[in-house]
This record gives sequence, structure tokens and C-alpha cells, in this order.
Amino acid sequence: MRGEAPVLALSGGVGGAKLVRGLANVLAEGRLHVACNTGDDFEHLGLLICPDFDTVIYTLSGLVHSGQGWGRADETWQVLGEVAKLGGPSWFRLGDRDIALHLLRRQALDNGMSLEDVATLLCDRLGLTCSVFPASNERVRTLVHSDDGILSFQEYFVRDQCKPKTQAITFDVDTAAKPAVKLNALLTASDNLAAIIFCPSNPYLSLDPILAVPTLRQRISASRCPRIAVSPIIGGSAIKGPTAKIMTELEIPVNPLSYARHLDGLIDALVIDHRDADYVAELEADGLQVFCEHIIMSNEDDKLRLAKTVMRIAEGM
Ligand code: FO1
Repeated sequence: MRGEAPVLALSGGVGGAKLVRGLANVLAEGRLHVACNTGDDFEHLGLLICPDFDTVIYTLSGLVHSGQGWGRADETWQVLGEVAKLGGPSWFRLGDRDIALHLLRRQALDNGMSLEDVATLLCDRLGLTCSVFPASNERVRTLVHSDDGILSFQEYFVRDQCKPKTQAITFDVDTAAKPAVKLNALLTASDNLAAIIFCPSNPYLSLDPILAVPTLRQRISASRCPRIAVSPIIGGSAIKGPTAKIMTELEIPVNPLSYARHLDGLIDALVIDHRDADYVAELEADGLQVFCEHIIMSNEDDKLRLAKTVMRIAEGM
């Protein structure tokens, strides 16, 4: 039965979206469900920005700016230029095409739709054949405690270019927060999932805010389906973004062992890069099944190959 069972992927932005694209091409229509990090979301210029969700759907639909990994290809910047001329904030680069999607999201939310229903609407409009949704409909926001004070994620990441030194990361979670309806349904029958896949996303900034949604950590921990993570760390540095910098500032060794221990009790198998083969024995001693692969996804073939590997691991467990 597992061969046709749903697959749940937990994803942040750029790195996670690459594996999601591979999975979408490997799995039959309708099998893939992607719960996205909402810790990076924020209100800006009256719009609700959901960077990780948007990165995943732009990547799946082929609309993404492939060089950046986020935002739209063939983007233009007329609106942002006019905002700047009028003295408005232009540090967060919202392009004209991207703004169109944000206007629709604003309208749908103002009409009373939930964030995940808006997500379904956008997936439909982009012709996606898998479901992508926020991990929660309620507010979960990442706060970076730094030597410059407490910053929202985008202030830290985009405005301040990850320069402030991280002291701690916390999450501002709505007291009513719960898993999105789709995520709740998948987890209610989680023993029937073909797999839960932790995409190669920053464990502190992208996976933790998903796991901060009340009950999620306990429910994934209790699930008996295969739970597989792909390391976002290779050879002492992060594949992308500030993971290594943050780990160093938090005095955590930058290696797949730290990553695996951070997800203690949540994963059964870990896919690491060949370059980190030295960690296999210690990871196995922690009770994990470990697979050494080529995990950098530089092109479509890489995404496909890694997705096939992950699904082969799931089927063999
Ligand atoms: N990243 C940047 O480095 N600079 C930007 O101006 C920027 C704008 C932006 C607009 C929409 C969107 O969906 C994403 C955007 N990102 C930008 C990426 C985003 O900040 C990060 O990649 C994620 O939040 C991290 O996963």
C-alpha cells in the first residue's frame, strides 16, 4: 500500500524547494504534500509575504528566478522603484510579477479565506498537481535574538544581510496556532504515509518554526512511517544561507551529526553527502540509518536523482 500512499515533505525555501521539485517529478500526481515554513512570513506594504511557500510554488511551476532561487524569472521592478521614489521601504525586493500574486493573496485573505485555502487557490491557478500549504494557518514568526536586538526573520536575513551575531532564535506563536487542516489530516493517518521527508532546509530557521506549531513535534515523533532527512550541511558548511554562521555563533559544530541530533527522535534515516562519510559510524551509533549520496542539487537531474534516492530509501524501510 505504501507504494501509493501520500508523502509529506517539510520544507523551507530555496534548498527545500529543489528537493520538492524532484519529488513532484518522481511521484504520481496527488501523492506529494508539502508543508511550508511560515516563520519567515511578514506583513509588508499591506501585503502578506510568505517567502518559503512562494519559493516552493514558483519552483514547482518553473516560474522561479533560477539564479536567486526565490522570486520570479523575468521580473521587472517598476512598482518598487515608485515606492522608493515616494520614500517607501525598498529594502525588501518585491517585483512586479510577484506583487500580482501578493495582491491576489491579500484579496483572498481579506475576503475571509484561510491561508491554506489561499495556498490551494494559488496551487490551482499555477496548475500544480501536488498540494503545497503553510504548516499552520495561525501566526508563527521567527525572532532572531542578536547583538542588534530582537529582529524579525526578514529584518535579519534581508535588511541586515545576516550580519548581526545570533544569540538565540525563538518563535512568536499564536496561542491558537495548530497544524493546517491538510497537515492535521495527513498526521492523523501518519502511520499510512509512505514517508515524512525533512527537506534540506536550515534546521534552526526553517524546520524549527514548522516544529514549533503546537503538537507537530510530538505527532511526528510518534509516527511509525519512514522519516527521512536530507542534510543541509556538507563538509563543514551549509549548502546555502546562514546555517553555518548561525551554528558557529550558537557554538554548535557545523556537521551532519549536530543536524541529526537537533532532529533527535524525529527521524529514522539521514541522507548525507559523500564528503561527510566520516560521520557515518557516529550517526549509526545514534540509531539512524545513514546513506551517503551526492546531495548538492545544481540541476534538474540532481533533483530527480536525490528524490528517487529518498523514495527508494523510504520503500526499503
Ligand atoms: N531575499 C533577499 O535576499 N532579498 C530580497 O529582497 C528578497 C525579497 C523576496 C521577496 C519575495 C520572496 O518570496 C522572497 C524574497 N527573498 C528575498 C527571499 C527570502 O527572504 C528568503 O529566501 C527566505 O525567506 C529564506 O528562506
